[in-house]
Amino acid sequence: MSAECLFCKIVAGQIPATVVHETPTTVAFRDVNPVAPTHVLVVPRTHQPNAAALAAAEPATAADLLTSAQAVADAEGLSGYRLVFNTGEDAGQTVFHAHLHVIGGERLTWPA
Ligand code: D5M
Repeated sequence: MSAECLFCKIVAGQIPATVVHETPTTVAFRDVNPVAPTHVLVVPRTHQPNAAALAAAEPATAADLLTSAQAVADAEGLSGYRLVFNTGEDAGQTVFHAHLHVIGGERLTWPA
């Protein structure tokens, strides 16, 4: 755990969040600022600053994020969904604990 990390605090139960799915390696909770009817963040329990760092250090946990995302989509009844890893400030990453956005619940356009 990183003492100053918001998502580490959510994983530890020190900050409230609406948790929708948990596994031994991941926690999924609703994004406080949703961009679609379903907007869930899947995070590793361990602290890594972004998805690339997670994949390098803990590839099995990186894969678990995808499995958890599918579980969230199934639980939410999504017929389709988008997965996003914002990686780095230039991509809009604001929380530097790896997290996978699961976005759906409406017809999504592309490019966004
Ligand atoms: O995404 C970071 C996301 O984290 C952004 O969509 C808002 C969300 N967020 C920030 N604080 C909270 C809390 N406390 N609960 C739930 N969701 C939160 P990024 O890819 O870094 O831009």
